[in-house]
Amino acid sequence: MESTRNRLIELLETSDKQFVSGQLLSEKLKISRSAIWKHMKELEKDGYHIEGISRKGYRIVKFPDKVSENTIQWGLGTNWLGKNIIHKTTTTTTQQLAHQAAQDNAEHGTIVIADEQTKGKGRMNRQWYSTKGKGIWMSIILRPNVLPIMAPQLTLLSATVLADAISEQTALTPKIKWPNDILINDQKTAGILTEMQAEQDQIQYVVIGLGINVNQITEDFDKDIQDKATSLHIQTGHKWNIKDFIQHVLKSFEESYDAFMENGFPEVKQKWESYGYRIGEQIKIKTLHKEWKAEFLGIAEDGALLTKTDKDEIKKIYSGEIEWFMKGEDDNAK
Ligand code: BTX
Repeated sequence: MESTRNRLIELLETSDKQFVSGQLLSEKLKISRSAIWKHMKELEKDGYHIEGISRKGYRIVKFPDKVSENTIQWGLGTNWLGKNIIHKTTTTTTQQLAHQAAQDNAEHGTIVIADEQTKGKGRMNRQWYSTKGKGIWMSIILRPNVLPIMAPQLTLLSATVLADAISEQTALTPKIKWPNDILINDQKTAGILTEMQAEQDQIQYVVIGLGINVNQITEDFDKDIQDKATSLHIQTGHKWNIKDFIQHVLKSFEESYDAFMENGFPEVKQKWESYGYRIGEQIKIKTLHKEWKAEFLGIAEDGALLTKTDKDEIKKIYSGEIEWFMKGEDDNAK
């Protein structure tokens, strides 16, 4: 059913606004003309404007900007990512739905996406504000054949995909703040939350949650984050088509993931560092019990944060928070 509808849209799309006869559609799809008509009605529900004229056939007059399973899949052009899409208008968090789906054997590349999340999750149980219809709130289920210790590399890969998508679609210059914040002009535009289910030497599945602020205005953000959050709309002065953006992200995610599986981490590392926020500067590293100062060198081959201490020792950091010093502050902060 789903794939028939996709092929139907494909046929209409390749005709480039010319009419395609019901006869031809019914022959190509091997379904009756009344079945075609029913599919057209379903497409209209998804926001397609379809003109049907007897003797001439059908044509698409307007493509939807609405987000739905169909509209994302149509014209997506991926090989494996997003072949299975679960879309909700509202949900608590797409992460939870994705975990459920994965435990119910959802296939590699399944997408869970919502227009709104009422309990959007950040890292360490922080909250992620997910305003209705104004951003991309999406979780990707992956079943990679890599060791669990390599999962952080997928987070870094995801960050490069989002940074690429923003710089390719807009004229903005995104930066990635270690490990996973996408900043524009020092304000957070997107975040990534990676969660996984694994045994010691095998990943069962990974859920990569991507949150991208697209069409919010400042007032859409909660007061406590208005000065540190931003959206593509705020930064560019105009609205963006969310469905197009999702498709772009998925397409480039698939390409980067396939390249990573084929060539390993070096290309991701290089790209990550090309977007890296304030590499070469002094940072403060905080763990539960300790706090110290170091130079931020970039990321290591395994995805860890690479630092140089005051004693010129190179150290890798796997978890913790990092902070940058304000101008002049680092001299007094030892
Ligand atoms: P994080 O822990 O790095 O960021 C969370 C912090 O960011 C919050 O404490 C708050 O200060 C700030 N913040 C909250 N909401 C926003 C926002 N919309 N824009 C900018 N800053 C904000 C980042 O965690 C990981 C975010 C992943 C979100 C996706 S959405 C799809 C999936 N489902 C889900 O529940 N989470 C992921």
